[in-house]
Amino acid sequence: MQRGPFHFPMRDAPAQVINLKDYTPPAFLIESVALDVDIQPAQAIVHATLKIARNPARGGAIEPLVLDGEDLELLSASIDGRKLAPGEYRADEGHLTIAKVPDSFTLETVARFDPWKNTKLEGLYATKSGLVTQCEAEGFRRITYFIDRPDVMATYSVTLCADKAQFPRLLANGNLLASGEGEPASWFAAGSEGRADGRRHWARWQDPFPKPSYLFAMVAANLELLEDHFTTRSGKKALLQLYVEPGKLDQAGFAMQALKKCMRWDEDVFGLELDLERFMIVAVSDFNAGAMENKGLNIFNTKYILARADSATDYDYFGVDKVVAHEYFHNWTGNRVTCRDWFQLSLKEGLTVYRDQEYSGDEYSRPVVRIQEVRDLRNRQFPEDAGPMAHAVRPESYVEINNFYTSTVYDKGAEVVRMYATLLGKEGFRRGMDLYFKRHDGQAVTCDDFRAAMADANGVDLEQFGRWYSQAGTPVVDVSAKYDGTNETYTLTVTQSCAPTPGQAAKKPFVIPLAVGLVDLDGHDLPINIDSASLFDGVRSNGGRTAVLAVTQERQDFVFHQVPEQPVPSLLRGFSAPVQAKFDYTDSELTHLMAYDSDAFNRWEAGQALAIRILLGGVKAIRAGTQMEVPLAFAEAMGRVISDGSRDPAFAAECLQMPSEGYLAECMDVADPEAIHIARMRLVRELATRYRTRFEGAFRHFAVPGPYSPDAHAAGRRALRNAALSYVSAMDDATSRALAFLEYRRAENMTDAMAALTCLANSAGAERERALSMFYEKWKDEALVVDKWFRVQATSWLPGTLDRAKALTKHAAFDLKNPNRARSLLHSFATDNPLHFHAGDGSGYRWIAEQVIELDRLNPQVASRLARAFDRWKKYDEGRMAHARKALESIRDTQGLSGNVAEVVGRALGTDPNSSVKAAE
Ligand code: 0A1
Ligand code: ZN
Repeated sequence: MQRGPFHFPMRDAPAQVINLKDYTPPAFLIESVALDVDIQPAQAIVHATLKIARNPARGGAIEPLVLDGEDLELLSASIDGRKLAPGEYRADEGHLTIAKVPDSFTLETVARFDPWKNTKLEGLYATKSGLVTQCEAEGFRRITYFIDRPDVMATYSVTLCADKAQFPRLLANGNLLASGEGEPASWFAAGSEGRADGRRHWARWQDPFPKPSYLFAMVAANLELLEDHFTTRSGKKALLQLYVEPGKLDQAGFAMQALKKCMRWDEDVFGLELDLERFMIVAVSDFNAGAMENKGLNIFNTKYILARADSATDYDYFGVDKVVAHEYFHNWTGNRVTCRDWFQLSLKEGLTVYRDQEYSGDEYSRPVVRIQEVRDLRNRQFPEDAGPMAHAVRPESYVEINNFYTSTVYDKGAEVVRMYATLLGKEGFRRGMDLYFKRHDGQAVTCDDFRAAMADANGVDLEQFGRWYSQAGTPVVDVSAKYDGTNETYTLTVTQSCAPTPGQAAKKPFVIPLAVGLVDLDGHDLPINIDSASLFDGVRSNGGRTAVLAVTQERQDFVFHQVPEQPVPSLLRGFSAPVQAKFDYTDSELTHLMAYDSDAFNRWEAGQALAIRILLGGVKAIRAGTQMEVPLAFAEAMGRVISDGSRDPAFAAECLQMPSEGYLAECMDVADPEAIHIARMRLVRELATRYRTRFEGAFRHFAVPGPYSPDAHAAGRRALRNAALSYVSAMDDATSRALAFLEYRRAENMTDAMAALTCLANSAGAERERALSMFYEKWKDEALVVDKWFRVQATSWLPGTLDRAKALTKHAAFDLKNPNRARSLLHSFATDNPLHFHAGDGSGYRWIAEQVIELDRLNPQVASRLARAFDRWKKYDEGRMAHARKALESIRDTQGLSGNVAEVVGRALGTDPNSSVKAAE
């Protein structure tokens, strides 16, 4: 891959822009890797033996060998057993270059570094219980010199040696070949400084599957072990091991059950079996992301493994289930078939998120899971698509790949995969998956290869569908309707458009599967009669109740026949495409859909659309000093949601949740965070006043008796009772506080306790402090629960929240080095507290900018995530924009800023960042 120079203003070193169009195969391939890893106090010494050969794909060009290497001290290098003289190689900040090498040879390097000084948490680093690795995307180069890109696939064997007492567990990918006391005999034979030191021990692992370096993992730590077994459907027995920090074994059981459940699911649904004799998971408290799918040795953030009834919420349990499944599913979608380059990240991530979403849909309530996915997409991905970091699912260029582990690549990527399934049908999708594995098992491939497998397996043309990978931005689908009573036809006119995004001024039409139903006056779906040319091949549904319209052009008419009366159209059922659908509904049409639409997702959607309409009207009213209007029909519909709650409590809870303040901001031309907050509170209070008795009744009625279980049924009841509690608490009177406080003390599970604590954290009464200090006292030794304690305070809408958040950075339990802790306070404030982050006096911006700068010195990945909170700064008024610009400039002008933060801030400040990227090429 060639790199062009590009300067962000005021940076110390030029940042490199990497472009998809410059992709070339690597000059060399590496067949095998043997690592001897010697862990000593304050250093690790890595002796690497690489079997390397020129890549025939380069057409015989004689090129120097260039290996990546970062923060390594090179101790020696030799080729085919001959030590290189200083003039024969060059080791600089990022590379080891050897000018002359044979066509095929063995390279040995010895390098040293201190994992305890590694605060970036990339490469080998120290966590509470010992040393672990994180290599995706480019962390392997911080362990040894290597061609650190995913299209270089090698087999690995690893020998670890360390102090026995401090590091009783020595793990790496694959199978355990041998282990012993002292140091391995081969180290003596090789003439290294091997000693029969009885305090040390060693283990040798071998991974039979060739893999890219980003899937490498090793662990040297003190961990406790939970073991189980799984017999695959072809009868192979696999050992399952879950390693956790000492004292946490009682929180590991649920994750192990989740693992076995998702293994079976992948066999049943995709015919995919575990290919290993042993599958290990290690959970650690210091981790930049959620978890990592290293081959046979997943490494997790404790947040997505540990769960116990009293200390984890239903949502936490759901997260464990989902992320365990996600990482396990990567074993096929990501590991067996991997990415050719990092532009193809969505090849594995979009597909694996889609797979974990389908798994969740099967395990929990499908409509509720779908609602939550869409809410997340709208809260995170839509703003990304509308902001300075907008990029296609397969981006065109990047400076720092870690900045592109985004909601677009993951969540929109999953929507793109879901659209294949919608277009091709379930069986057609499965045919495509089967062909994908048949063609590409063991290869590093592209999103185009995936699309070709889907097309070829089904004999369809998916050329135009490719635009979902190359064009950024959220398409807007405008629909209007015309009913012709004489001919009994109903015509939907559909136009699509997509706003410009950085570097992409004009967009071509997308292929949009638009799932539509027609709801009659009685609330029933009318049978669909439509010309088959209006539908996609895989999903012809004449006579059915939902049609998937083939929207492929800028403007199209869809004519429905034999329509006896004017229906209400139910559009984009199940959220069949990641677009914004617009239709000029009347309030009463929306309440009709809320009550009767056979598509549960669209029942919820209609309620949200009405709520948004009311809230945006409310914002206007508040600014004009007039009364906010809540139509009676809406209030009554919400009243019915509560009284009918028993039908599906989890769904009712979703319907009661008002659109987020962040999403409402996205719906405005110039966002007004204060008016949004006030409008939202007024609407909630209006409903709470009107239905107080009903809410209090629901709160009691939906209590879940008996021992805690995180199953969907019990969790749904708790979701509804806690939604009811939050409505009552919005009144913030003596009775509501007493109720929340009593609930807090009575609660036997974390879901109920947190719900009550959240209400109290937003209440002005004395109960607030009491509950918060009781909570901290009780949980101060349980890190994941202390994170909740920080978060609940950082997201409070009470006045003075910023000062309290600032004070919390001085709290003994605050630790900027620990990503979970930093996120629990800083990211929670910046991304989930719009009222205070976007304070009119700029105080929220200033504080977060300072924190970004401080955090960047330790951990650029976590810092640049925090800096993304500024993405939408241009959505606000002049005053706020001036404050935000200053804050961003203060970050940009900081000496020694990381490339990660520089890219995010540079894009936020630039008028058109991609055009400046282009200009610099
Ligand atoms: N592949 C992982 C995500 C991941 C990416 C980068 C990391 O480094 C900090 C860690 C994890 C996944 O999708 O689960
Ligand atoms: Zn993933």
